[in-house]
Amino acid sequence: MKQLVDGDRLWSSLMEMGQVGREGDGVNRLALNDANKQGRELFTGWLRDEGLEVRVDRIGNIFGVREGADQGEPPVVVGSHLDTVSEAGVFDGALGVLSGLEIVRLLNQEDVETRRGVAVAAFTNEEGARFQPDMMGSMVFTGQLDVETAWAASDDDGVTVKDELQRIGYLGKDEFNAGHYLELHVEQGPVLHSEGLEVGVVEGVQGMAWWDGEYKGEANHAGTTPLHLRRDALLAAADLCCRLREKAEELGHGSVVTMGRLHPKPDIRNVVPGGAFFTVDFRQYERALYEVGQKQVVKLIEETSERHGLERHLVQTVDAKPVRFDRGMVELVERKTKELGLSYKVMHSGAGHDAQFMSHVCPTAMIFVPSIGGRSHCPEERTLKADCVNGANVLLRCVLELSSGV
Ligand code: HGY
Ligand code: MN
Ligand code: MN
Repeated sequence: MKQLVDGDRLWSSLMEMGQVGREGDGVNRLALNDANKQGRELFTGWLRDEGLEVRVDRIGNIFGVREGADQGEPPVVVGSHLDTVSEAGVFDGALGVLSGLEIVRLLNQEDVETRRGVAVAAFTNEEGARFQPDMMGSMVFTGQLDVETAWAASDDDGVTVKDELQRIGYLGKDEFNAGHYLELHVEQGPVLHSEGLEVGVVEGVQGMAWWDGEYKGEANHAGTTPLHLRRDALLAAADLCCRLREKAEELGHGSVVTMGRLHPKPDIRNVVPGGAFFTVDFRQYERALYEVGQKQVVKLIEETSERHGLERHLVQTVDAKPVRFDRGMVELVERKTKELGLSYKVMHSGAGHDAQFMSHVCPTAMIFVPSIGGRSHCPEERTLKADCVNGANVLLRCVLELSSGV
């Protein structure tokens, strides 16, 4: 059997999917919106064109299954996600799903029967940009989140996940299990591109903690309220944002903290903000420092509200622990990368991925390819076709070995 994917076919599918949800220079396929539905329909159509059975589970995860000779063993699963942030590029998630599709296309083209089945997965709401938590589909699939809680999650307009799954026709009932999981993904960071390397052999994913917070002060007139009488919630949240950055620098070891959302209330130019909604995202790879860092972030949020004499409301929405992937799987990726003569480094992931949760239920690993300039979660996200093809070839060879294809 050919041990190389059809790069043109992969690229063409990636570019076609990249047109779904196109808004100006970016892509908007927020979880379960109309464009995400369109992307799901395009993907499931391609799966059916390949004669695959399409299964959809209770949280809308899609699995395209190519049976193997031995149906007793759970399949080798390759996949990622098709949902995006609101102004995305075309590679985040889609590369992993469509490389899995390309592998199935090649197996069919070469008429190869694998001993174990091969399945292509697209997990629901990996991004968490519309509904909390992120990696929702893989969390439910791996039992880390019960489906009722996931179904009840709602967006800024109060629309729930279950409403949307029903509306777009992806509230499924199918059961599924995975024997091994592999995910190809763009690095989304600066390492590979800046070091001129072709592949990242990913040995783990850093921990990710998310909070939704609100500071409550007192709305008042912007002209008549003297400074010493103000209880300005936005000022406190802005103070917190600066102190969180200092905290991340103090924690060190690659710690990062982001206040990605900050909304004053009532958000009127001549009213002292009485309320401020904000989000906090903390990441750290080392387990002990991840736990310590979470506690220190919460303490800082509390101290800052007291410093400004404000009430607060805080809820943690994500606590994805740092994971290290199965050694055997990491070695498999490294061996296949070497076999292809590609330059690489063993590294961990700064971004969260479905693999972070899949690693709790089956041997899992990831493959990275360079993001130009390290950009991602923005329209400027770009990865060269040759790099996408390199990654897909590493993925193909791992799948052939795991499924005992030839
Ligand atoms: O936030 C993340 O790292 C992932 O893209 N959801
Ligand atoms: Mn992703
Ligand atoms: Mn992403």
